[in-house]
Amino acid sequence: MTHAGHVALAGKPNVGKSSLLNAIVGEHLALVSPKAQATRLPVVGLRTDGETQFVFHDLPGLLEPAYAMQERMRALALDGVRRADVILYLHPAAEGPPPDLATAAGLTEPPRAPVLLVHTKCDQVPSAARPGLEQSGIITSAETGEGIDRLLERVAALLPEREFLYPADDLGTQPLRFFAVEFLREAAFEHLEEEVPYSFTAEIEEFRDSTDPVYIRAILFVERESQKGILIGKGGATIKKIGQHARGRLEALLGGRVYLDTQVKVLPRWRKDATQLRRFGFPDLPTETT
Ligand SMILES: Nc1nc2c(ncn2[C@@H]2O[C@H](COP(=O)(O)OP(=O)(O)O)[C@@H](O)[C@H]2O)c(=O)[nH]1
Ligand SMILES: [Mg+2]
Repeated sequence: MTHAGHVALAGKPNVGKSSLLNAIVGEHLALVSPKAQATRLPVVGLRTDGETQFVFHDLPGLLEPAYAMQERMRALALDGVRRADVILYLHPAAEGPPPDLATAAGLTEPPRAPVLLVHTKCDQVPSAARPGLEQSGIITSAETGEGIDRLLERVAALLPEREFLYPADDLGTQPLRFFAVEFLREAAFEHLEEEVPYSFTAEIEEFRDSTDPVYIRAILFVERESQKGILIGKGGATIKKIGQHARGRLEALLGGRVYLDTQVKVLPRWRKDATQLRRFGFPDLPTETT
């Protein structure tokens, strides 16, 4: 009999959730950034080992929301935690033991599913600190791959008996156009500073995968006219780097060539606007009726 289930990657921003997903799946699916709150929408990564299928959900970081987009990010993170069969609670090894998940996440009641504490980025702590950490959780490093097999073993033991939820060869469930936006955003976090990457998003206007190269036309949005110039950069240098980064990631994922066309527009205050948030794939909050 096969085992399969949903595994949530939960924790504060920047603890290494997206990096761990990528290390587990073996593909760069989820965007990674040293800047906090880069993940806005959950990314699903699959791993099937023999008779066991893991459906990992890389979630936005658990934080106190300050405006509409962050409220949706938190709702998505909490929803992922609620639906999971197993919850991985990630915390950087170097930061010592964390408060329990319910406290850290401000949950009104403890989660239903079992919670495993995962000490991330263990390559950053001296080996003398390991035995102590191992008592309270599983030590991992997305950087070196350490601990991932042990982590999978522990999770597998908690997954219910169930038919596979996806074909055994699949690595992801989301369409290439979703990843096109994510990789453009990843590049924005890499090449833009301060508020600009947070004001940035992208939308795929045209997508043709019957051609070689695959043709993608994306509109890049910022919130202010002044950010438009920053995004484009001197002689178009910045936007060129952003396009190249995203194209490289997409080509690696697809195993084929991609032509990526970009255009910049200003969309004031989109992160606070329910209509625009819906357009960019953020589900309405349960309390919202319009
Ligand atoms: N040294 C080290 N850095 C890591 C590791 N995992 C993630 N990071 C870094 O931590 C930062 C945040 O990672 P990310 O996966 O985006 O965190 P998330 O916000 O929780 O999804 C990035 O700069 C990563 O390169 C790790 O295992 N070791
Ligand atoms: Mg992330």
